[in-house]
Amino acid sequence: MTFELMQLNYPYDALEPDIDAKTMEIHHSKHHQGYVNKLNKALEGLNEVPLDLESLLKHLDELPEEKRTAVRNNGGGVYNHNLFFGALKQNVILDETSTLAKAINDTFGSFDSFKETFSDAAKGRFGSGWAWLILTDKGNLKITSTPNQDTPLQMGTPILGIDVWEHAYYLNYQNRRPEYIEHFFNVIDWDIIQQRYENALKSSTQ
Ligand code: MN3
Repeated sequence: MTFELMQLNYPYDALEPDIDAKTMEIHHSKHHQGYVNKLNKALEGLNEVPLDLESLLKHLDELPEEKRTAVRNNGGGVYNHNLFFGALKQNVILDETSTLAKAINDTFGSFDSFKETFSDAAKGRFGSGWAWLILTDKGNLKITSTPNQDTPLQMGTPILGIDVWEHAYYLNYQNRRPEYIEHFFNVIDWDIIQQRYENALKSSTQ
């Protein structure tokens, strides 16, 4: 049983000028692929590994102890990057009448206030990691962040994630992480994010 690299349904230059083609190529074909390879390596020799990455990451304690760190780091890397690369597109606006837009307004007061809090979480993540919008098990939106390749799965269901590892922005933005975060907001595929929110909401209220 092996995991495979998620194929992108857009070319590497599709997010220019906000995220440049070279960064996308290296990020996907080297870094993302690297997590896939190391995850598969870590799972070699194991029987009865769940096919579903989310289950695997939620039940790390069921793996042999010597495998856990490698699966947490590389399985988390694959999972987080699938979420990230799976919701990027130029020129998509969040539909103001959508359930997600309403939930964002109810939770954060306004879209601008949400954007500021999310951006602060991304700027404030020390070192390498991620900032997230998640739906908690109680059905509330929440902004959080995780170090390294840790997922937010213990806290809820991820809806939107930004990669703030330097490999995600350094070629174009160098040390200017805030600028990268600002540009990231131009390439969020809100149609996908809205879908994820709807799906998460259904699971949380079941
Ligand atoms: Mn990355």
